[in-house]
Amino acid sequence: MNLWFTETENSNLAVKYRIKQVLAHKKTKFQELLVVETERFGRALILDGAVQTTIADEYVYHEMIAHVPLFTHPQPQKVLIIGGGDGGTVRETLKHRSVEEIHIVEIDPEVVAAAKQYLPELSSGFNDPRVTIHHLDGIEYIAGCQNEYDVLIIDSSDPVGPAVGLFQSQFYRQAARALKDDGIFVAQTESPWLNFGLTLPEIYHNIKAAFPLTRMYICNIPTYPCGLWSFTLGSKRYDPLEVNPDKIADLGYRYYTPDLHRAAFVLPRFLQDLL
Ligand code: AG3
Repeated sequence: MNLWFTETENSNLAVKYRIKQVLAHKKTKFQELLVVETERFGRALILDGAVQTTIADEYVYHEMIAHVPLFTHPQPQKVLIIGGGDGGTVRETLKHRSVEEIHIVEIDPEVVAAAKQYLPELSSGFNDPRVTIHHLDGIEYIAGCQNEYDVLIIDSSDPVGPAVGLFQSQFYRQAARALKDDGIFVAQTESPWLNFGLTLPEIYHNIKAAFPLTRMYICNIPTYPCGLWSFTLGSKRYDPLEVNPDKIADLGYRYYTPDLHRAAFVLPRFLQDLL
């Protein structure tokens, strides 16, 4: 079979995957949803032509977006995830014993349904009694929150289409208000090599303007374009670099380690210059 899926980044760059079959393909109210079985990376969830996650490498992103902020907070109890409809982030968050309540705000119910049907490795946490899913716009939801959450995770798609507002200053100011006095914010902040809509320095500065402490960290995700991927953490009190590695319990990781918690914040020169 010679069936391929191509993710086109811009007029000069595309990434191509050989696929075994198409499992789902539909237009939802918000976006084009595609689930395919790739030869190299297993099942993949693709939204508006952009690979969101694959079975083979999803743990890199989900462990890094969840455990870095959750171990930076000494006692996270109440967590808000915006986006995250595939379930990977909530699965990792549930590993933390201190967490009592998780709210997921995923605008598109069809993403959750597709994850339940085709990505059980990721979506297993949706049925946990600590989890509540709201199918609402994250921007509207957060406008109604004040002083409520210990950790807020923005697990969004690229800053184009439905997700644009999740990368703007007004949203980050609201996010800071939604957090308690010692709350921690983290967002996936895209590729240092490519721009989708907003540039990485723009996103970083928008976050920096809303939090007393801001730090970027990175990891390598083979199925995101160009591989190198960034996250930006905003904090009201705790510094991720001051976390004692001995306090990082082994909750069963495939990428994250106590050493990596710190090392991920060491940025290459070009990225420091960019910021
Ligand atoms: N969210 C970030 C996906 C960004 C990928 N971009 C791209 N392929 N152009 C992933 C959500 C996983 N829970």
